[in-house]
Amino acid sequence: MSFDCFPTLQVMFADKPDLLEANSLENLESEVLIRKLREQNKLFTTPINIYVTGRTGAGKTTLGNSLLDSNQAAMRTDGRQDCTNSLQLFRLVSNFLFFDLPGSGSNEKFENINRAILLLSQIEDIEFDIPRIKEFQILDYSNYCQTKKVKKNCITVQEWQSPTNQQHVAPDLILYLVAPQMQFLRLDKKYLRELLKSQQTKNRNSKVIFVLNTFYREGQALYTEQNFEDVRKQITEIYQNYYSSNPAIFEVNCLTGSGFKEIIQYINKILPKEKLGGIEQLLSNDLRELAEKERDRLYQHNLIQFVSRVVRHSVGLKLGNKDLLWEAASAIKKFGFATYKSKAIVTNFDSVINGRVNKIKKLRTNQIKVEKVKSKTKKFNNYTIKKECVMKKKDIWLGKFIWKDIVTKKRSFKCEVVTGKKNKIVYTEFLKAGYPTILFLLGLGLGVKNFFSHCEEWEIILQKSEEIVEKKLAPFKTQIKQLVESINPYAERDLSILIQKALLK
Ligand SMILES: Nc1nc2c(ncn2[C@@H]2O[C@H](COP(=O)(O)OP(=O)(O)OP(=O)(O)O)[C@@H](O)[C@H]2O)c(=O)[nH]1
Ligand SMILES: [Mg+2]
Repeated sequence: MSFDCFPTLQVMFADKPDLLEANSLENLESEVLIRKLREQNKLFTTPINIYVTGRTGAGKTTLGNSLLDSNQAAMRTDGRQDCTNSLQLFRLVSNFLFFDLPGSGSNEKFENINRAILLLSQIEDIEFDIPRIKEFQILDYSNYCQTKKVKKNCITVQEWQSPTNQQHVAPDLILYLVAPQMQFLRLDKKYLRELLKSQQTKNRNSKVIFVLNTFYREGQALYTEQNFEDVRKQITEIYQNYYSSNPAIFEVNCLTGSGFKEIIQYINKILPKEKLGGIEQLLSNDLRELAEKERDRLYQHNLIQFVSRVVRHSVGLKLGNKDLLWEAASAIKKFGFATYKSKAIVTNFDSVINGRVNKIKKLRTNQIKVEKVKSKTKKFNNYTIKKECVMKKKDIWLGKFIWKDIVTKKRSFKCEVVTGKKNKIVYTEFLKAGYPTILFLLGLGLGVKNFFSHCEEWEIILQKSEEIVEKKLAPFKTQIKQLVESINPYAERDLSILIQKALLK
């Protein structure tokens, strides 16, 4: 899921645009399987040799790196033509051996190493000074992840090709890697024909399978549908000159390893039974369950990272027409539905969410008010005024009556009249989304997940989920509140670690 339709989140998560990207179970199965290849002993009872060949730049070394270690590119790939100039290999504890060959179709010397390793005849042209190679280097990365060291060894072609050595290193499977956007050209066809011909004379069943590298860059596929169709057609035409069946063609993203599960399934199908160890059990029963667990783990992990950042921002933040809390809740809903692949329509979903958002927003907003007197101008018509008249002093001397009289007059006039008091908002202070938002957003994430496995009313599920989160976070409430307010640059990271720990308990 991208943050495209959420302007506030788009800016807030500019450094993590894929944070709420849903993981498909299929991709996770490949990921779990690759991890198991690295960690689980004896998935195969004897070593199985998987070779990778194909044109320079197709992604052979990249695929090797994603199998060897997902955190670093151990084997050198610099994006240059003719990158690999030796045989690079590694053996994983599962007994899976990967042989990364120099590519074909460019540097003749490197292609000759490739050919010598696969027992193909070498290219030789005295006029253009292209000699046959007599030896090549082997770089063994088997212990690289622990020691950061590569074991280097030089071997003569004669020794490599000797029957004794071939007993150990002959391929169980050759992955012919193609980058469809580079097309399948004349030199590729020539090389493939030679490879298939040589394999056909050695093995009745084909050991060559085809892997189309699904190249993506910044989320965009680098190939077109036509590239895929063309390459499939060309490969099939050539293959059927040597074998009566259709070639096995797989699609794998060499950078991430997604799609690799299908290759292991294929290996499991074609290998002799005595070579198979725990791999059968893993593929038939455990893998789906492990992938589902991994999906839950990643969902929770990403959700916590997301929430840990959102809650340290003010509830008043708003770049589009909806405020932060609304955007965050909608993004979580989308993430949950995409992760658990549901198209379910929940009728009162948005109204329940809106209710919660408004409540929290009110809770996290302080309004500073002053009391003001309310008045208005009032007009008085024909108002009776009483006036007292007193007789003047000289009139007394004259012995006249002293009189006092009250005269009344009718007049109209205007004046301000007090009508009441009112509170005027002089300042609105938005607080950080804070602790109530953590409970709400994490409850929402858990609620969306539970919604697909429980047949209850959405509002009840949300409420129960919030209660679960609240109970688990309660012992850490003070610490969480401090981290929300903290200006320490690592506070967000610490907050997500703390929440993770609290929820796992
Ligand atoms: N984005 C993306 N880049 C890839 C992928 N596969 C390979 N690349 C890039 O393509 C370039 C060549 O990849 P390599 O793995 O070195 O290719 P190679 O087949 O080993 O090439 P040679 O060793 O020369 O035969 C590198 O810059 C890789 O990072 C992929 O699946 N996705
Ligand atoms: Mg390479």
